[in-house]
Amino acid sequence: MTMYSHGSNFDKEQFQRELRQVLKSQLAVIEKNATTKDWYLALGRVLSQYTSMNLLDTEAFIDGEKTRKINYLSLEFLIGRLTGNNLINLGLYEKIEEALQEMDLALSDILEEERDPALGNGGLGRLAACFMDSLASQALPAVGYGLHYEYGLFKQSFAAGRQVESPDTWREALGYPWERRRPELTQTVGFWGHVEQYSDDRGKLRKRWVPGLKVEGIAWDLPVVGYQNEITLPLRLWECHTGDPFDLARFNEGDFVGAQYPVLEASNITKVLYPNDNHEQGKTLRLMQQYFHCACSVGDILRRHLALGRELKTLPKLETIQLNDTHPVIAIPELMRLLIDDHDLSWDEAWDICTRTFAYTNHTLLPEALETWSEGLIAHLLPRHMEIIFDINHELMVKVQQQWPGDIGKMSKLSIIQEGDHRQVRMANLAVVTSYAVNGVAALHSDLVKRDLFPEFDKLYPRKLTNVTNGVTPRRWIKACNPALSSIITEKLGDGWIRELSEIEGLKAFADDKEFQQAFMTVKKANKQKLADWVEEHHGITLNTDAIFDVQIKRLHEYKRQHLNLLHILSLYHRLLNEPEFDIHPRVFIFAAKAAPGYAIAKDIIYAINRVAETVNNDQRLNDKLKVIFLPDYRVSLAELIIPAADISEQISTAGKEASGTGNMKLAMNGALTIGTMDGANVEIREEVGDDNIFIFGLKVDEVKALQARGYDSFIYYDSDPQLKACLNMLQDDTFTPERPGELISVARNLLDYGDPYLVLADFSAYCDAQCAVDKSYRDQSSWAKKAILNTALTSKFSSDRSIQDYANNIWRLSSVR
Ligand code: B1H
Repeated sequence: MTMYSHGSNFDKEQFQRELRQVLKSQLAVIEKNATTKDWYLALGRVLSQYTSMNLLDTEAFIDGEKTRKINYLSLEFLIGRLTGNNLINLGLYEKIEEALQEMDLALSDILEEERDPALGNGGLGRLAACFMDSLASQALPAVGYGLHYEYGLFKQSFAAGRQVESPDTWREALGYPWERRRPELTQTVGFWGHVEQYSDDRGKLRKRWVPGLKVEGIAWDLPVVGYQNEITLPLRLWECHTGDPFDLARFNEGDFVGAQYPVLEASNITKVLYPNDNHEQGKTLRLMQQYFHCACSVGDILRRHLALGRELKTLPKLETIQLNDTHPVIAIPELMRLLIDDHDLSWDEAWDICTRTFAYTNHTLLPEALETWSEGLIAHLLPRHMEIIFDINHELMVKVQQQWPGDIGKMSKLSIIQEGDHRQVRMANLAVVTSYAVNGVAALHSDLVKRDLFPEFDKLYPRKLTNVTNGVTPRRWIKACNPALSSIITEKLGDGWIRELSEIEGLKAFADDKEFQQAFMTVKKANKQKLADWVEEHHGITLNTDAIFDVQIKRLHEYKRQHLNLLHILSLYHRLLNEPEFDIHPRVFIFAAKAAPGYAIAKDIIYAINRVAETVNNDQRLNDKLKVIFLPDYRVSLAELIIPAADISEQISTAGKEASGTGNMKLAMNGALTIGTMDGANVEIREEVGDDNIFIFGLKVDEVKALQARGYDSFIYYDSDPQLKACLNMLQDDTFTPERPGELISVARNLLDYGDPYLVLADFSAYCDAQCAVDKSYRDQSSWAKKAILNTALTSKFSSDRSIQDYANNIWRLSSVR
């Protein structure tokens, strides 16, 4: 359509003119005074004019097609920087780079000016972002619906080794150049109030909710640019605005001060992302966020549907709603309410629509992450929704009675309402009962969802529970973040792999080719150097790029076991100092992780790693064999720097705890070898790359269960393994905290006195053995290169294009609009 929609008809002079114009007219900056930040803003604004037009054109085009559309509802979209990625997908990267060069500007410097929009916590949010990229790149009709948080995930820094959080102002003073406000799409959302019965014109008795307060949802669209296909999908993020103060007075006449309170609460709805990963806190404001998100999104889906003159009963045929975990599950009673109360459908008609419209993805089995909301809270905040939930539950209980007559145990286990002193609403049960498909995120995880989490639902609804293994987009996670690797792949295979990753299997033929091995390792070395330079510049630590770069980057969580990694580091330190015969290939251990602000032991683990790093890095006796570095403020852009430089990928969760993992996929694709447990998608990575090209260790799911059933006693390992004992003792004395003995004791206590809930000690010795094998293996560089190449060649299954194909074929029954 326009000259910028595709690389082929790009007009350099016009682009340069526009850039200068925007700088002057919109940013009020004259060229000779422009900073790199100014150029970044100007560039974003120029390019976003074109993506905005593409977005509207795509929308109009899709509206004209009678195909089903997918609505991806997620409280998190961890999109990362957009400028570089959009340039690649627009097919303009090199052209713009050249145009800027002529103006004495370096594109790479400009790209560094963009702050990551961190609108997610970790894997779940990043998955949503990869899925949007794949939907657009495969020309599948879709809208992503999320929240426009004013503050994304907190910024992390360290003060004397301890995590300090500060607010993330991702839009900065001048706004984010890629987003567009869409005031015409504004939705109204209610809270509190009561339910009324009334007779309609025809004398029919009906119900309606009279909210106590109404707020507005303003839409912001971010462009999701498909890979060189002229498709741009909207990522639609809702921002909450509270109305003018007159409404407040009416809300609670007489008590004006009291009336302000709910408004104050409501005005904070989209202020900040809740910083918990795999943990829910049950805060009222969080439920308000969830409902606000769902009401705006469902409202928008219906608006679009009706605006095209379509009938409500065709909704399931033309729209499907994918619920990213239980966080948007309140969308179910919301759609029921709209259909029944506003559109006068019968319960059965509405239920039929809902049960053919919603699908739900489960992302975790951790009990602390399974959402429940107090019945009292829902009844107060959303009284009509609570009634509907009860009605849905009533039907469920009838069905359960038919299947298992007289079985009270089954009823109480499956009920959406958890009985007790304070009744709770189980959001996962509501999701499973309503959805036409429920999926886990890796084969092992989906099996456990069936076997352990919902075995009865699996009986009640045969074939409803399925698997879709996660994936990551090769555009961002190979092409954009690892240009050097991309070049050598493209040299051998052409560039078809960027669109169809299975073509990358062609590299298998070069795994034994000495020349290609050399090229591959040269690329790896250059990426390590790039990371080392950055670390030197930002943190003043020198890294030896001949060392093995051993990487564990993910949220900090006990189940992910960063402290197992730490114990192994301690054992290396101890042995290097105490065993004259002991030697290792130099190793750099790289950590990056944020801990939820209220998660004390996770923060203590960060502190312990930082303290150990300080001591180890300055111990001259080690001859630089060992370095430990914890990089602050882990985020998408930092991952893009670290992943291409990794030799080893640490995926060491307790078996059964990590639903899938996606960092494991990104690292393997970039030629890092996994050291990992039989957990999540590690199992499938092993299947793809083969046992020779991965280091698997530790207890398997059933062994973990059996051990816990027998009664796990971590002291047995402590008492019987002198290596382990020495490591744990170092955490309790003053080895790493001179003059302040015991400062790291909480980590040791967690593993000993508090029972080691994630079996760190049970896996310690197997982990050390696997690490020994890594060390040995790395010494043969040619064989290592072969393994690394095979990891890149054999992990195409983990492209999010494949995941989206699985969803489209097996769940959504969707076809491309191409
Ligand atoms: C995952 C979460 C999660 N699973 C609650 N569950 C949250 C739960 O804000 N909350 O309340 C936020 C996040 N995140 C992750 O999803 C899994 O742990 C990973 O194993 C998986 O790869 C990822 C994507 O499926």
